[in-house]
Amino acid sequence: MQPRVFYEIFVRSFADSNGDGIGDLKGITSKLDYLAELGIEGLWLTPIFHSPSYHKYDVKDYYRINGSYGTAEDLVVLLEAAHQRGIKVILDLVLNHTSSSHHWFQEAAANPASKYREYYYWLTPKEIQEKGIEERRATDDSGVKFPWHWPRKRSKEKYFGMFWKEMPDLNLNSEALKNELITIAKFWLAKGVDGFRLDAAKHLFPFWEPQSKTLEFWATFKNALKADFPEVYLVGEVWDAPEVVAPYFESLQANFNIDLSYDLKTILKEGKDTIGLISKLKQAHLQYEEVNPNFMDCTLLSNHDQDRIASVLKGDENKLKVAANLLFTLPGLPYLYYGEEWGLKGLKPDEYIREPMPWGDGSQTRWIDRRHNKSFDLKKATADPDSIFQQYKRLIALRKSIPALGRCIGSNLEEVENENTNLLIFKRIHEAGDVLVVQNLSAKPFKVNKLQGFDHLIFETEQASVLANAYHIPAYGLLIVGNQS
Ligand SMILES: [Ca+2]
Ligand SMILES: [Ca+2]
Repeated sequence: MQPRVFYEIFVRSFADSNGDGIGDLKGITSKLDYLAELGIEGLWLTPIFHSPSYHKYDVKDYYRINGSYGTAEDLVVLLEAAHQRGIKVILDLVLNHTSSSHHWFQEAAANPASKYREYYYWLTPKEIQEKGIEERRATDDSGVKFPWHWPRKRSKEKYFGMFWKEMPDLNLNSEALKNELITIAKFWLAKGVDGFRLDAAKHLFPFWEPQSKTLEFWATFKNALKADFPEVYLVGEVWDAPEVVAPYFESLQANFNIDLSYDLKTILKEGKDTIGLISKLKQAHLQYEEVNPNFMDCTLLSNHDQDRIASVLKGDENKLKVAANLLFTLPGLPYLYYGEEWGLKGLKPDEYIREPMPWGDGSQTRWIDRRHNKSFDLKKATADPDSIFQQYKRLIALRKSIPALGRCIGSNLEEVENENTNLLIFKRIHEAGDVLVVQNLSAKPFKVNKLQGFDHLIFETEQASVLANAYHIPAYGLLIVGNQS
């Protein structure tokens, strides 16, 4: 079954099983009951392959699990235990670049005649200049302006690395490399992995090559995997505006909606919607739909590359609950970032948006000292029925029980005319019954004219209510009403 709620785990920080303070696969297995109880149906693990960095987005060996995270056997145990609980597991697959310590790069750099030379981009300074590609425009996901680097060994040619000198970009013009990457993906799918989150999906071919090459690669990749694993789930990280994301839906059924995460933060901070969020989201859906009617728009409040939502909203519990309300009532396939359900905080630099999950028990990771969640009290954060955590649990259960809310394929979003920017009002359409969602973004209570037929109260917070001719929406309140009982 298609998971309806995903959960992103930054593996190093989540749960430790052997007391070395570093999160690992067995640690995740030990928390599956917790995740199942929360209602999670899919896990995205940040990279687990052998890598020299703490974040592991620079892979040294795609066929080996990083020693501190466990073994391939531990992964198989995790997969089986997750599947028993109805949870799918996807791995983070980084195909844009490798670590500079990967043997492909080591051999390519040491010997221009190596068969691995073509796995990377090599050009002389003169060629780089003639092509006019010495400098790139900084993007939201990489501030690097000068992406050509000298290898350590004396060389006539420089190599290309758009994120970092130690992460050389792979050259997917190489057929041998293309086949190797497909082999790697199949290797892990054969172990029971359900799919992949595709890192830097729009950057595969560099800025001077046509974007169509990247799109073609993903089509080839998907078709090759589907031939052996028809159920494989792929989600692309295309960190850009909807019009740039749209063409990726042709080969990747699911892609993240990073733009929406920024828009949500804006309206939550301001307590009003000056963006026209619903209309903008609907426009994005129409663009996606044109490419693929079965698109999956993967929504989020924050991820391992963004300041945590609780810090963005300065720990305001009312607003954090509204954030959760929106994540679970808007269309799409929601991805929680670990700890969001506890209101964990985090601000960049990156290490501090990826802090240890504060279990406070033997599974506690300790690879860095917590800066933002030092005095976190788990019992206090989860036991109170009014806690953010309990709100997450209620909303996830609700989303799964109401077909109109739980639908995550295609778009069933419909705008409802509304002049009050403090309120977000929209419909989710479904043959089993439509629902109307009214969310108050502000601290002021409001009365809203009733929509004909929508009398059946499905969910309320803060004592919202359905009156004879109006809905009463208290401060930060959410009201969900249906047109069928
Ligand atoms: Ca460990
Ligand atoms: Ca690239």
